[in-house]
Amino acid sequence: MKSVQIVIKKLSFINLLFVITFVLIFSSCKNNNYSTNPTPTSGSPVQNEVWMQNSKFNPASLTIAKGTKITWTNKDSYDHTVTSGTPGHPTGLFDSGNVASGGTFNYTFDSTGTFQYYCRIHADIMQGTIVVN
Ligand SMILES: [Cu+2]
Repeated sequence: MKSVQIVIKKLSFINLLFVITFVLIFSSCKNNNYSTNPTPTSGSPVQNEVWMQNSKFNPASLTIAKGTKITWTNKDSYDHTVTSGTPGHPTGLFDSGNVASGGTFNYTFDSTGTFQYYCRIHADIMQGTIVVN
């Protein structure tokens, strides 16, 4: 009778090991980052910097002093542009051309005003504004 109890205890211990193993496997799967964004980035843009991230300008609107240089950094895995104006109506003030993943574009705002800009590749969803005082 005692040997039966020991066998049962051993079996339940083995079952417990199985359960623990499965929990560990599934929790490690959950921790893996299978995100659709291949360049997950934490943190936030520094002063006078705009991130191009998840097909958005971050921050979308920025107020600066005249003479300030703005740096746009592409945090996505695909190209973006920084083009002055509004979709379909570029002003020609600045146009980065295609900025690849990890790339940057700079522009110094030497006159006051409100400057709208957009990405030519994602024009309908990707627009920003720089207000220069
Ligand atoms: Cu874009």
